[in-house]
Amino acid sequence: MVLYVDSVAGGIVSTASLNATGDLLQRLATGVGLGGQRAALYFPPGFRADRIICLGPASAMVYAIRGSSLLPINGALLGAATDLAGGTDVVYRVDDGAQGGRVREFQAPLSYLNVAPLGAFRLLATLLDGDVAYRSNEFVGVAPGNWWDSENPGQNNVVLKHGDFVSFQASPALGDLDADGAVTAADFAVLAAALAGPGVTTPPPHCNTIDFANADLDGDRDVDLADCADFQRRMTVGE
Ligand SMILES: [Ca+2]
Ligand SMILES: [Ca+2]
Ligand SMILES: [Ca+2]
Repeated sequence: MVLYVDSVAGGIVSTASLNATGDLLQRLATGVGLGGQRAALYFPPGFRADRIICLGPASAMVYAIRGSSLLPINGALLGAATDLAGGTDVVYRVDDGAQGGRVREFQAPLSYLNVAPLGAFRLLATLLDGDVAYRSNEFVGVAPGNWWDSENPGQNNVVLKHGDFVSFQASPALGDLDADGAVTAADFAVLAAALAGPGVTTPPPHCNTIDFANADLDGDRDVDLADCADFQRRMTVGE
């Protein structure tokens, strides 16, 4: 599966300008097969991709787009304890889930996608065979009404329609009570104004119900010293 991300101005309007075929993940990103076959994907009007997330059978990678080539940012092998850079920024794993359904999970920092704290981005996903550049008609973010609705587009060009993507908005981290993207002393002022003590589940005077609910960091419905201790652990060092 390949996910194309539009997070900042500029970017490519289709995969037709990409040529990398060095490994399976690159072939998934570019839609160019081992024998030079090409399954080109033209993005919806206004969608210009800046980042590509490739989820392969055994590994995953986030790429930045540089001209016609791909610049790897970081990735991970499926099930590995550390990512390819030796850290834990990227996680790629199979989650068997409570019902036993096998689900693949991919985790990476929003900064890898060029998304600022509390920023937004757009995404669309496509499924293809990277060795022979054969595209399936399974997409994420693409509405029905295409000639390939009932058949696989294969190596034919796919031209997406207006709005064929999903929009995401990043939400504040727990403890970021003023929603500015960092947990700092300014957030503690909001927490302090919400302090009402153990077991008190209504806000004190001068604190609204939304701030009160957000200040309950441990989720036990009160705002007390336990929430303060939780806050200290989340505070951004040096700010
Ligand atoms: Ca863009
Ligand atoms: Ca904050
Ligand atoms: Ca609490």
